[in-house]
Amino acid sequence: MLIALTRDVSPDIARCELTHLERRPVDVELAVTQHRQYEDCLGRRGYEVRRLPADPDLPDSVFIEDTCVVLPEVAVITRPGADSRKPETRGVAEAMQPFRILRFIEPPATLDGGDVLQIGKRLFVGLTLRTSAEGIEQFRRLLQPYGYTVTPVTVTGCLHLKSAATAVADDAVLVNPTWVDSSVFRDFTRMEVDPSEPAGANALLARDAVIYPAGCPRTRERLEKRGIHVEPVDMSELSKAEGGVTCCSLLFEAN
Ligand code: CIR
Repeated sequence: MLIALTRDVSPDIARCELTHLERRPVDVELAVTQHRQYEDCLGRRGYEVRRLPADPDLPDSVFIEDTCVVLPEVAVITRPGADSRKPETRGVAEAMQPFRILRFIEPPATLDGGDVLQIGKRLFVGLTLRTSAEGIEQFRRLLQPYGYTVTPVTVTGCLHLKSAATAVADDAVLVNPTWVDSSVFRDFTRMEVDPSEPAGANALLARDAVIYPAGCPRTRERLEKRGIHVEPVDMSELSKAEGGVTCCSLLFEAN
């Protein structure tokens, strides 16, 4: 069974962390509606959606991706770089317990799941304001025994590695080359976002389709020209909180 673990939008999302964006009012009701539509889209792709409740004290908890990295063999509970987000991991660890052996990033290291791009046995990890060199090193030590190789990646100008690059097929990466050096992905087919859509590199590969922000039509066209099936979703409200399509779920097969 394929599971999509999500977390409801916090009523306090207006107090979210912001790094690269100016604060703009978030329409919470619309954010919830868009989040439901995103979940419906995952449901249509064959995932059973399990939604954890919102926590009013955790404004960013809808961005569940940052709290955990789920692999077929193990789940790594992260230690988010933003202090306000560190308590988010507790509920996620409880929810993941039935499905995977759990491993933990330990203090003082930090790592956000949004910095981890998995392509098969390759794990690319962004070195960012959120993820420390020590976090990457702990991550490498935890996952080497399972046959994964970890490649640290320098990221500039955006929040996470997956703001700059995501997988859009088993062997293809969509990249914004102004935020990450795309030669890191030389072993894969590389596609670039349309320059007018810098946020367009955050795509969510869900089985045989890519769930993709409706606000990036030009890059969408590029993907479709390559034969990729794209499912557009409107993320206008959550994007004001600097979130994208990968951040709102953990996708995995129940073991
Ligand atoms: C934050 O700054 O942590 C949130 N406002 C946005 C997190 C987005 N997460 C992600 O891209 N993986």
